[in-house]
Amino acid sequence: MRLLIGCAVGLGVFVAGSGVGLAAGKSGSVTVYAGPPLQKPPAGISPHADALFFYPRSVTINAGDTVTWQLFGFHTVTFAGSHNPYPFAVPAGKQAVTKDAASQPFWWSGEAPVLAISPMAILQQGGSTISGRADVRSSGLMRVLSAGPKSPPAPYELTFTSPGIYHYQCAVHGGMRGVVIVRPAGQGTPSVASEAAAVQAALARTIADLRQIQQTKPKKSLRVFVGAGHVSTGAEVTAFFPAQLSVNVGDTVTFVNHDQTDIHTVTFGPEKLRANIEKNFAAPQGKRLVLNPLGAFPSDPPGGAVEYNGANHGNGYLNAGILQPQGAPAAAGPKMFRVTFTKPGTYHYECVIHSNMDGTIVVH
Ligand SMILES: [Cu+2]
Repeated sequence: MRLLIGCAVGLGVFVAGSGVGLAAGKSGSVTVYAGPPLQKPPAGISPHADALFFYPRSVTINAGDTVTWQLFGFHTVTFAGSHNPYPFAVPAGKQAVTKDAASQPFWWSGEAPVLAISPMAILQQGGSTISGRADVRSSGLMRVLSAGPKSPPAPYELTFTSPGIYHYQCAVHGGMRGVVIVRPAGQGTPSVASEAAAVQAALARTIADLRQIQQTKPKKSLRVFVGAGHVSTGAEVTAFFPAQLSVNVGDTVTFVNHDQTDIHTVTFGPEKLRANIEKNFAAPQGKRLVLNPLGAFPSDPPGGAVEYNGANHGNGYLNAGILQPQGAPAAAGPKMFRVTFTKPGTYHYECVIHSNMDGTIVVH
């Protein structure tokens, strides 16, 4: 089985970064925000809200001008050149032999590839100028990974030397895209004031959309939406809808990734185990950053519904593995996970990618 990851590891929720305001840029330069430039969710918006969006999505400059990106979230600014898709998780050797709490090897043990985050996603690619669409340029995730509460990510700057239309994306979130339109030097471009107005207008659209999305409710019974969001505004709520569901013994619950651009998991098991998987979802191993197979892979061979009695794998561990967003190609991997509950009880689960994305199934 081949697992492709197109749109991975989001660290949800509005970033409490530095207090970067929407300052007017100097002439010949324009600022774009990767993620919402907000300190906290606006009134009435879920703390699980995020936005996978470049504000504004499109900017127009003259050749010779510089674009500065401020990073508000787990994002990159990536001009992919001919890379399609741009590499994110790449195979890097085989999984070590790994046994569950019942001393049985997992189905992927010793067999499935180790998934390492590609150096092209982690490290900055290229210098500070770009002169054509074939040029590969990327801010790199290291800029975000090495930032702390008191040291926000260094802004990413690129000077565009030649006219053209330059599309870019986030290497982590495949649906998060932007464009830089470069006109010949001397031609008029929108003023800094109108760029700032475009940012505010896009933010307002995101927030209005979040108000709708946080009310999400599956129409079918025995169904849980795993996250919800729209690519058009970047709005995303990293929560389960509903967060608590009561079912009867023998019922099969279908968990569906309802997000357009972000991945999630559905992971059952002891709280300590889940917390540990979340903490080490992407963890350094030697010089590489690898995805934890207990989080990234399904706990059981992919196929039909999995039966759950609260004691699976010796300790109650059960995992969907990465569920791909609705916007991902079918080849990227599964978008849903089905569980048949066979024993009464209260079962807690979570997404091990997004903090505080928790759910409960009560089985009567
Ligand atoms: Cu999630």
